Amino acid sequence: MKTYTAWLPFLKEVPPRGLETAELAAWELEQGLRGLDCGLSGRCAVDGTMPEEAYRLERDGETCLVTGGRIGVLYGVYALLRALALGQALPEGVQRPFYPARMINCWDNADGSIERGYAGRSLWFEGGAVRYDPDRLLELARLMASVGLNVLCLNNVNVRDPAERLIEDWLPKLRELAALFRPFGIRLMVSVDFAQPMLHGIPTADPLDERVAAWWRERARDIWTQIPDLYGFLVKADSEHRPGPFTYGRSHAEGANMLARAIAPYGGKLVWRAFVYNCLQDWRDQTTDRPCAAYDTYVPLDGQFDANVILQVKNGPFDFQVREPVSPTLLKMAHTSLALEFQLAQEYTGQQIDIYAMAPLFREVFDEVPPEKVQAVAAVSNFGRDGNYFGHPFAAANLFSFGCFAWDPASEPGETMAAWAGLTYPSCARTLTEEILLPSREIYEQYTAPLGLCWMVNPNHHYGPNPMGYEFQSWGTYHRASRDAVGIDRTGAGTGYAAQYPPAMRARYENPETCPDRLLLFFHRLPYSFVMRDGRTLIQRIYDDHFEGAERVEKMAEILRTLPLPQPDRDTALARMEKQLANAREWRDVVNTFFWRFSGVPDAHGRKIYD
Ligand code: GCW
Repeated sequence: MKTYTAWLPFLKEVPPRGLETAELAAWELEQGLRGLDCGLSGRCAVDGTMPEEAYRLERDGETCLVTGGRIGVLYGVYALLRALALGQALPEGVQRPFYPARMINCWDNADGSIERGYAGRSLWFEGGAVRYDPDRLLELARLMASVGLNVLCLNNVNVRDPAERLIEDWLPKLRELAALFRPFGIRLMVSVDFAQPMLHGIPTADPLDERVAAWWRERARDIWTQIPDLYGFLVKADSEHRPGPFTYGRSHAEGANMLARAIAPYGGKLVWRAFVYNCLQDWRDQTTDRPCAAYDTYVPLDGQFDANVILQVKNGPFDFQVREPVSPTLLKMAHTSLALEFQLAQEYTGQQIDIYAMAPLFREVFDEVPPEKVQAVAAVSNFGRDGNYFGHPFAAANLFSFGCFAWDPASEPGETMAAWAGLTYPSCARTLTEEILLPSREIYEQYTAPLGLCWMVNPNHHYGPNPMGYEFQSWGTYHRASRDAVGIDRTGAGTGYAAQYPPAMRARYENPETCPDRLLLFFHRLPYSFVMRDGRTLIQRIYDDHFEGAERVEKMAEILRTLPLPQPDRDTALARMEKQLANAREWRDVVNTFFWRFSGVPDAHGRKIYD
């Protein structure tokens, strides 16, 4: 049965269940070559001497040969089909991933909803139970494996619902799901609640209490007996009202290590999120600066985590805003295994209505964080039960490019986007890549929050403008716009945050003359009259960016209308573009009016700003 093939249009049938990886690779190869109708034949073989995920491609006349390790053979098949579909030369030599763990975190809830999900309901939960359509999961598994993603965490890090006990009552279902994903080289992971033992009559979740540790050991034994290749546990502790070791006066190393020791005998990994900050801050308190929090909490613990703990750090110090500097925690913890976390779900970046291709973001982050500083990568998923999995058909490009960067952090956004567009929409790939996908992030940033301005979104749902939305809230997220100035001083004279960076970066950020424009108001509080490098004043630049951003969306919409996209993608993309246009105009007018009312400085070009 066919559902939605996304970037693999030449794989028309869903593979059968229950194949071994090598059989699956052969099935996909046969089916793919037929779908491509390229007149070539192919063979694939497992070479037990190759690393598990590695592969090599060769061509002998009209025959293509894929040789790979146990999982690599399947990766090789997808790589071959991709190269053939794009008319590219086969990569030479042995190919292997840079990171061993390339993870997707789903924020799916037992009731079928997805926290920050913009592509429909959960593909595996509904009504407080595990329910799924196996064909759709096989197709999702294929999409993930085709770009080398190999770990899938099924449930929300906010493990709110006590019924959501994947590792207890639903273990048989978890086992079934693991079997479904296993041939694709995908290992499952589950989010656990730090206080889970308390649901079982244990009066505490103190990590140093032997009853707690014993409960987890017993659980781990049961789980790994059922699912020997479960990747591990994901934990959000002491964060946004989640329970954690702080309640018992214990450190996060003590908390993480207790869990890590329970699962270590089975090779399990304990992925511990570093998203810890005070979400009950008094806005009048100007000494507490939220971006400092992760570094302050974790850097002193460097070296104290067990070997099977992975500390998962968001790419920026806030929370997936349209623009943030990289998290300094990623640069500073040389004695801890780190995972770099991105958010493919477009919570703050257009909610899969507005177009926002993330490949340029991945490139920028890896330009600042040398790839070898982290040992794994993770991303919050952007897929769900919608017919096309991603809500907006172009949002698929973000899962695709995340896979590419996880495999090879030296990837280039241009090539990655051209590959995605070339596979998905060969008839208009170039225009789509160059005129729409590649500039989409910059355009979104211009009409929403340029210059490092964060948190001007509507509270709670986070779509659309609300410049004062978070100003008097408890989340620690402020820009403090006034009559004369805007931004937060994070230099030594201000909150001191910039000192968390290595000296050269710190120096670059601390000086408004060298701080990149796109981060200017993240690091500095500046008067509207501040003259920027290009000679424009700060206030004029705020106006210009908003006008220009909205204009660029108008142009993008014109181009989109001319593209020969297949249905139903065309209708979906056009309908969403109408919403993006309205959103861009709304942002432009609200933010410009906001700053005009405060500053009283008119636009130098006399464009329409509302009183
Ligand atoms: O961005 C915030 C989101 C929360 C999310 C949290 C996190 C899962 O608004 O919905 O909770 O980040 O990353 O834990």
